[in-house]
Amino acid sequence: MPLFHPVTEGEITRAIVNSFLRQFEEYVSSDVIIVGGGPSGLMAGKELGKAGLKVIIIERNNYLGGGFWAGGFFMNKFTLREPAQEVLDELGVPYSRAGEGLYVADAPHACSKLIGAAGDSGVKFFNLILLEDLVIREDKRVAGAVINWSPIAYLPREIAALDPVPLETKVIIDATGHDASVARKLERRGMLKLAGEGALWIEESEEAVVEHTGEVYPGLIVTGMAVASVYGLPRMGPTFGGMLLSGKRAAEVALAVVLTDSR
Ligand code: 48F
Repeated sequence: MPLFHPVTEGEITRAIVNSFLRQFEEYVSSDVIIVGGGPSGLMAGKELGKAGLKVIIIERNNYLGGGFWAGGFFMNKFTLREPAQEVLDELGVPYSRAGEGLYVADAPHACSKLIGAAGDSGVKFFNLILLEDLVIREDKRVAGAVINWSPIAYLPREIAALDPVPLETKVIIDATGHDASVARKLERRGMLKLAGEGALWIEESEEAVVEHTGEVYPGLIVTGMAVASVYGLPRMGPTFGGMLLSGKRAAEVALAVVLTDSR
């Protein structure tokens, strides 16, 4: 008696292809597309999934987590300032006190728990997918994402002429970190002006990023370090409370937009 049930190779391939295509077709229209699977995007996704919305996270890398895996200086440790440790309590991630109102935790542990929580909330992940452009209709509102397989971007130009496909959505969240890749699509067309990220200043940055998290253009919300790039706010280095609370704030704003959306 074999340990595993017998199946053919064809059945394996069919299971993968059918499952992917069914999911892809279902998510051609969604409530929210989050671009970027770093801490702010994952946090926003987890909250929106919990609220019952149909949410996708698009990530150009083959892994989720962005800058959250390695913590500071590749030491797998990151810091949080009060009250952001409450997110770790929620996720069940252990941490220790490193000073007055300052906590330190293991980045891989926190990152994997956050990815798991986003998945548990119903968020669907599309890895190795690059946001190439935006859908903007006559009402001058962001209405979708134009996506392509991200390895295409690394192919020589002469063989990389592959048309992308559009996805429809009610709101896009730019969680692409320092690049602010989504907001830059609007800047390229003169529809938004980005101030560019400021130099590092921890005291100032985290609060400012959370405060400025919101809709920068109809249908486009910015979160995480993309907020700093849009508004010219200081960067913060390996302290992640600002990212997590900004993701939470982005989810609240997105929820309000989706609930008042009449389309
Ligand atoms: O960079 P990232 O972790 O952004 P974040 O959530 O957090 C920033 C912190 O990690 C750290 C910091 C905090 O103290 O300063 O840097 O703001 O994650 C951004 C993710 O977006 C993906 C990218 O691969 C990364 O995983 N991304 C960027 N551009 C695109 C994209 C794009 N055009 N399409 C798809 N994914």
